[in-house]
Amino acid sequence: MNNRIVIAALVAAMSLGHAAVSVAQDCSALQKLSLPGASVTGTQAVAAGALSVTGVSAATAAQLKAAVPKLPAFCRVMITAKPGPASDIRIEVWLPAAGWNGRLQAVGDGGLAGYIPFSLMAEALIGGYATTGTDTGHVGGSADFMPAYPDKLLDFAYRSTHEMAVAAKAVIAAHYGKPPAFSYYNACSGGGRHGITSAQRYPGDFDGIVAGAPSWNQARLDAARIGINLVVNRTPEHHIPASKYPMIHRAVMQACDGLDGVVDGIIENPRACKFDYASLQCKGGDDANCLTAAQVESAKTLTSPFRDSATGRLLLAAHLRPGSELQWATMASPKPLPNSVARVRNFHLKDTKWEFRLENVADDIEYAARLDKGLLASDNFNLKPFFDRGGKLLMWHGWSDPQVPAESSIIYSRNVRSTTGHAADESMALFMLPGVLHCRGGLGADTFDRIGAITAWVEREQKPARIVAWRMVGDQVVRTHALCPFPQVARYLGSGDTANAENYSCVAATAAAERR
Ligand SMILES: [Ca+2]
Repeated sequence: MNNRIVIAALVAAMSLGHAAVSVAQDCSALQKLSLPGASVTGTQAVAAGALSVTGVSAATAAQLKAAVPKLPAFCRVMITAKPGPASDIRIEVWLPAAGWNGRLQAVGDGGLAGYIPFSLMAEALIGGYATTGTDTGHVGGSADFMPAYPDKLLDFAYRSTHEMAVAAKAVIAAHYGKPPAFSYYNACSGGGRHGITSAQRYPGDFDGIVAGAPSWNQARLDAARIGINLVVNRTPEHHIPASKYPMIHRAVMQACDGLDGVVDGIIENPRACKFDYASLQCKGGDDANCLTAAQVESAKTLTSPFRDSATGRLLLAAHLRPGSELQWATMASPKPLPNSVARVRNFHLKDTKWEFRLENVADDIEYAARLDKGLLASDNFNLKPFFDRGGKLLMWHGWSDPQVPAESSIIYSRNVRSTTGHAADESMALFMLPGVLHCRGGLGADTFDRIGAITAWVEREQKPARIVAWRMVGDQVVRTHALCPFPQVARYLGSGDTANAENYSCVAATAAAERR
């Protein structure tokens, strides 16, 4: 046998072998799959366009209604993982019946979680991915379970994402006869925090992580939100009525919208905007077009690092940026964010009646953050183990985020850079989205091909240098924009449609813009 024939025979054998392991098992065979610390509770071969789920929120139901007709046939696997005695982590894994692209895309949810993110799973499945999601270990968007179940706290904090990754990879290997070639995690807000936590605690779980608006310092952020809320409502005079937000926003836009060369209702680089809220102070009595002296103080509190007024001690560095004014109610309405109150009381303090006191705000914040014991803090900046494995972290954050201040992603990435050095330049990128609110919404281009960007980076070493994002109104794209790796900003080239990304290039932000 000459060499050519030997090679041909080998190639034929390899193709046969490949074909043999690529044939998917029956979906129902996965019912018998043995998983460490977890069990398969059900399987379902779902025909194309035939998915039916119950018990989802109205918003998810609406999203699914649009997505379900586009879903290909798939094998639906339901799993319960129990890493601790009280654990009850529901996980689903969806496996395309045909056309699997060889990858796993895990998705996640924010807030208090407690539901499987079916609509995000649907999106991933339509893209050809095997996909997985978890309720993070409890049912319903409530913190009521927290004081009584330390195991479930661990699951909510970080363990459920790891259990999900392990189970999904095992299911994929059993079903397709091979593990995923690449595994990704893609989520926003609390889900973004789960992504960051995964990189910190389980560097082997994912090859690429997309973390949007991650509330990585959740413990301190929750406590500080309550503290800030108390301070900006400390007297009736300090409360800024929501009816004044548009007036403040207009003044900020008048001062700063044009700094980027385009008057479009969006501030490209809010750090360059040095708006003085005192300029809005009423000359005479209070009226709708000005702020009282006390309201000026509150505006400054919302847009400055949060400090102990008595000692100057820094309590929360990240703060709201110009452009966020229309959404100030999130932080400044008469009551603090319910999710933050729930987490602080139920998770950190294990005292459902705890009340922060204005006269003791600084100590209360430190107390709550300390009692978190590092669970929701997610503040390990040493991602070297993740980077050393080839892991890539793509962070993104809306500049007008009223809930998780945009600055917090800048702070996290800066701290990772100072901890890991050059490795961070190779393996981490941050994209700020001008005019975008929390995860989505706002006038800015809020959507981009997140999974496409991370796969190109992980699999083809194409670190994103410029990403085109878009904004939809209904089913129309009304704007595209160039997203630039922070600290670069997009600069209008001077001609052409200002709502078209093609007419922008990424440039270094000026030193003047960075001073503030
Ligand atoms: Ca502008």
